[in-house]
Amino acid sequence: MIRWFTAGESHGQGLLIIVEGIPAALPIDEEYIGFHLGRRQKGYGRGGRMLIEQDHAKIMSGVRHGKTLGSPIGMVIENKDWANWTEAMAVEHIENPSQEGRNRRVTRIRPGHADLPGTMKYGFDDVRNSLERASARETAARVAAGAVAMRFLEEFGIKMRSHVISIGSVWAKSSDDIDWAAVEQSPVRCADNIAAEKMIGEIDSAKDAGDTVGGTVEIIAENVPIGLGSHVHWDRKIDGLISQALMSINAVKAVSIGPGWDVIGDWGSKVQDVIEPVTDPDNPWQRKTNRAGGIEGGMTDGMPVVARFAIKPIATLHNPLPSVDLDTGEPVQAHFERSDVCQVPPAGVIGEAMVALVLADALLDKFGGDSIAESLRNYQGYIKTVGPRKIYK
Ligand code: EPS
Repeated sequence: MIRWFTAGESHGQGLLIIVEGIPAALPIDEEYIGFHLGRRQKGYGRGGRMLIEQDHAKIMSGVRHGKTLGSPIGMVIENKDWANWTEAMAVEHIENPSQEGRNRRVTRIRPGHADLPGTMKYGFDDVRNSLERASARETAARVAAGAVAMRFLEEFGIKMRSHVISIGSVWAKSSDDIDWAAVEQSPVRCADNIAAEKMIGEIDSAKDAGDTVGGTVEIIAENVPIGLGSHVHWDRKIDGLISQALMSINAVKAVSIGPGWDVIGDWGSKVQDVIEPVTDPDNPWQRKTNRAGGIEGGMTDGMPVVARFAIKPIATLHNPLPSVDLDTGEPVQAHFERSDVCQVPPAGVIGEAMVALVLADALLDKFGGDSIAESLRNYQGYIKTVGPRKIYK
């Protein structure tokens, strides 16, 4: 079982991450985690914050001589921007804090962010007390945790991918043969160059209007073994676990497994994925289609696991919406502070991290093991049993 936590405010000193449950002897280093943090920082439509930060997760515990110890992996990502917020975000009590610039109380509620419910729920009189933790800055910590999970999954041949399939009204052409190198090079993480140009245009138009724009991302996990998750109880179904993980990403409003809504109007004969006769017993249960998104009955079915999610346009608008003041309830313009115009490209990297954490947990649930060698032994023993029953007993 993997348990993981993040802590940290957007403009506090940094982000803390603990990942517990990774077996011993997994090779891992800061460079690998930093590579994924760097992928999250890119993307057309990012705001000024990404020019300040060079996210680096320092490993504080759980790793010795390049390999995990089986003990909790602790990491720290410093916020470089903290230097500009030392008074506004000070840990210690400040008598009569200044009300200038960044130190000013935030009272102009942004519709669509955590401002109103967070401030009411926790009894705050400064919206900053909830907006700091609600910021998508926290997703850097998730990517650090997710990178550990990805490294673990790689030992089993599992590879995480993501690409953007829509931004604003522009949709990428669908393809069964995505050029992943092109995705990594694309400023919007989209392999369809023509659509990518148009997506950039949508982001520019939103920016010019002082507005924001959302979109859709697809996450793919390749080479996932058959049988992760379970049909026997609601909270063990892997589609439910993946959906919750993706829905928890800031601004995500919809999740589907595979094409989801796109196939709901079709008849049953068009929606299921026909199982091909087994010609290679070492590679059984192939399908020509994957409309199930690699999950049947709450379990992985051996096809790639595919999940999509829709991320709404960011709530912080340069040209703010009308709102109300926290103190008076009277009309004001919503608060604006530096933000992104479009978060869709980095959301793919964040989604990969979240799905990787779910799959790593499900893999350990099935195969267990306190060392990588033990987990792999259990995995290989199981894989030998999943062919046709008269061949594999
Ligand atoms: C983000 C850091 C934040 C935002 C953004 C994502 O930093 P700052 O508020 O200092 O600009 O840029 O967060 C949001 C879009 C949001 O709505 O909270 C990051 O590290 O990804």
